[in-house]
Amino acid sequence: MTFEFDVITLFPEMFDCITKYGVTGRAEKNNLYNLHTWDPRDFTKDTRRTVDDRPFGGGPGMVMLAQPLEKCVTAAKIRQEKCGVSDTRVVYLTPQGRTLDHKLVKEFSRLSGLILISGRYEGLDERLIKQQVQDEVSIGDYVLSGGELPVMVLIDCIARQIPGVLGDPESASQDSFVDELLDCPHYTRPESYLGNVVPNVLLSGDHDKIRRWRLQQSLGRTWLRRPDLLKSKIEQGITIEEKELLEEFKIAYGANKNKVN
Ligand code: 6GU
Repeated sequence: MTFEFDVITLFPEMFDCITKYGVTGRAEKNNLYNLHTWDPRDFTKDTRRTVDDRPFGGGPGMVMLAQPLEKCVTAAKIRQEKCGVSDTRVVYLTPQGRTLDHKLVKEFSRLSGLILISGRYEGLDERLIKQQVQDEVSIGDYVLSGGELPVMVLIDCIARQIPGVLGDPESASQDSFVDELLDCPHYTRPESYLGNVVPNVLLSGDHDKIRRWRLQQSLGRTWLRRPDLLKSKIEQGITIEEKELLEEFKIAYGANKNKVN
């Protein structure tokens, strides 16, 4: 079945970025997902097509009106129902939300549709959030000018989880974070580049040795760069092989660090 995305946005054209290019573009063409946009301006009645107003209590910026957004959500729900979507969720992308991670991506990808709201200005009228929104999601601790890029980030992550979207069926399961580890380094031709050679093991043809090297690099990189991730991986339980590979990496790293030249 096709995953149905309904996106509520003042800038529908921005979404060409994902529907026209690369992996997400091909997936849309192949009907692995559908993306429908709703513009709150199309649900206004005044000649100026007003979608925002000044905040009660004063202060800078504008707040998005609840009513045009509510009409968009209603229209999106009806469209999803017509498409046969039985399990959907209304998600508002906001810096105040729960931070997106692989676990949340997996959770969303188990649904058959999503209604995603992109905010602009200072945000949405809180009553719209209370009445219509089920999840609030942020993509990290920094502020963007609007929710369009975060919505596209979320759609891209979810699309990658849909069977058939990635060319190689194993790629999604080998990505960083899937196994709570960072990805290992990758090399391609030439074998020597500016005096730097490809690690010998990758040229050995010994598949089990290569697998062990890659796993060790993943563990080592996660230890060095994302100790928080490694900690949760260890808490979930690591195998004896993983433990040994990590210990070996730590010893080699310590020995190299103390080396003069
Ligand atoms: Cl979801 N929206 C905006 N405007 N800024 C963000 C964000 C979302 N996530 C991180 N920064």
